[in-house]
Order: sequence, then C-alpha cells, then structure tokens
Amino acid sequence: MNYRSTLVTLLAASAVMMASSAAIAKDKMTLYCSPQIEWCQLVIKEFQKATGIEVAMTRKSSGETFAQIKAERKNPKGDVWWGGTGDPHLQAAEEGLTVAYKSKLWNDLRPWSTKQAEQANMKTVGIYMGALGYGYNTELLAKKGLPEPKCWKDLLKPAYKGEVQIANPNSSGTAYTTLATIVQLFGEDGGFDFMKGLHKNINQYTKSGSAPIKAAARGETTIGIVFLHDVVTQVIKGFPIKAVAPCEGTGYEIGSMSIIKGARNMESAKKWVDWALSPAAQKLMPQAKAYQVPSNAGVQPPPEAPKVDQIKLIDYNFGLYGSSAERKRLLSKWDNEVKSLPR
Ligand code: S7P
Repeated sequence: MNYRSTLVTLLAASAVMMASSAAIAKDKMTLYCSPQIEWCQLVIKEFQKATGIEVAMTRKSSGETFAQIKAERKNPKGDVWWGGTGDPHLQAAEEGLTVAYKSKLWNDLRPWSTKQAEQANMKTVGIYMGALGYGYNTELLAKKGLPEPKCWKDLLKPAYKGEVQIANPNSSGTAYTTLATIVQLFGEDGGFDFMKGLHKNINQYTKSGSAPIKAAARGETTIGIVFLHDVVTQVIKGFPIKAVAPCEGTGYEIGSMSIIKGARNMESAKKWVDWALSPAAQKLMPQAKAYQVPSNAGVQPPPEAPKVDQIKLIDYNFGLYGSSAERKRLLSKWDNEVKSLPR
C-alpha cells in the first residue's frame, strides 16, 4: 500500500469512527428539581423514555435552588428548574437568571399558569397549583388531649407549645408562602405578631417544606404546616393524618418551571418544558403521590386531591411577594425579628 492509499484508508476509518460516536452521543441536560424526590425521579424516567435525552438531576427546596442558580449565574450548570413554589421563580425572572420561552402547549394551559408566565415576561410558567394549610396526627392529638385546631390563630394556643413544625422560609418555598400568606391575611404588624407567637410553639424549623408533615406521620410532631396536597400524600400512605384548610382563609402556590439563563443544553431544555406541560407528563402526578392541580387544562386532579375550589383562598399577590425586594425584605425581617427570639 502506498502512502496515498494509506492516508485515504485512515481518513475513511476516522470518518466512520466520528460518525458512529456522534450517533452514540446522546442529548443531555441538567435538571434542578424542587418537588419531592419520588416525583423528580419518575418524570425524569418518563422524559428519558419519551425523548432519549439523558437527564442529570439535583433535588433541592425552592429557596435553596434559587440561591444556587443565583450563585452560579456567571457559570450556569443547570438547564431547567422544574417545580417549587412560584415566588422564587418570579424573583429569578426579575433578576435575569432565567430566559423567556413560550411553549407550543400555551393554549392548553389553565389561566393561572399563563398569568404566572405573563407576570414574568414568559421567563417562567405554572405547572401546578396547590393550597396551603396544615395537617395533624390524629392519634398524637388524642393521646395528648389537645384541642382540634381549625384556624391559623388556633396554632398560637399555649397548649401547642413544642407541637408545631414548619420549614425555614429562607430554604423552603412552602414556609415562604406561609409567611407571605400570614402577612396578607393579618397585615404587616399583625402578621409578624402571629409569626412571633407561632415561634413559641415551633419544635423545629426544617430545611424542606414537606418535612413537617412527614414528621407528623412518624409521630415526631403533632402538627405540620405544609401544602394540603402534601398532607394528602401522607393520608394516602396510610398515616393517621388529618388536613386542615384554616378558617380565616389561606394562600396558595403556582408551582413553576423556568429555563436557566446560559443553559448549556438549550434545545433539550425547551423539549423538557414542552413535555412537562403535556398531558402525558402531568397525568403522572398521582403515580408519584403528588396531588396538586395540573396546569394542563386537559388533565383533571385525581379524586383524592384537595378540592381547591371549596377552600377559602386569598387573592395572593404574586407580583408583590414574588418580587426580589419584597422577598428579601420579608426574609430578613423574619430572620431578625422572629427566628432570633428565644423559644
Ligand atoms: O412536595 C411538593 C411540593 O410541596 O414541593 C414543592 C416545594 O419545593 C416544596 O418544597 P420546599 O418548601 O422545601 O421548597 C412545592 O412546590 C410542591 O407543591
């Protein structure tokens, strides 16, 4: 074989190798996931099956994920932030940490989902909705001879000292929704008086928002302040837990999803968003014991889900409480005036 034909053979062989490695190389993306881990794992499995795109995932609470995306803004590592309460998604949009994308499924979405997107100039979109409340362990309550709580203000009773658990609103979207709800229900001064009174009865501030109702299920706390759909999850699992939609009314979340600015896998990120808004993806919720209202109008919540249309919901001001200035202000006020108090 002369020099020329050897070179031709080598070039042909390397072209074949390059073509086959391109065929093997899979599309991929990194997902920052804020709902419960079981749901994160299920949607990833099904998305991979549907699209062949490989997904690496990190699960963190809403406030923690917001902080991570902000810290990584000069060198973003995630592509999509999926789930978690809407307020920090709105804050991320305002701070330029996420990018606009209008899904082709836009016309199939419930109005609260598109309203959330429009408020953020399309830099986020609602994927589910759920009401806030609390749950209690019926057996522990009876054993301790405690009164049945029905309202927010019941939770301030001295009888519940050390019996109530909630997450820290810095890390948890659930707890931030609670803080914003209480301020909207009782006013700034009344709301902070409430949070200070509640503080006396808190046994632990957890990192994750749903942890308090899991603790109630295990009998480690009597009452857990969480989203009502997270209470239903424990009831379905067979624990002696009862849900309470507080008598004064309550706030709610628009669980959201955003594409991270500087995403390294932008095409995969867009495919994720389209898929996550589809009926196929949203019908998976009960399989993961997730009982929120899905944002695709073609998907109905399962019969076990809280009946949000029968709950007294406040007109939660997402524009204000999802704004960067207000979220920072409320969190720092809570740190300084509530968390620092002795219990
Ligand atoms: O478990 C579901 C859920 O409550 O988790 C999301 C949220 O990230 C709660 O976690 P954190 O409070 O720890 O942030 C909610 O959006 C969702 O409904």
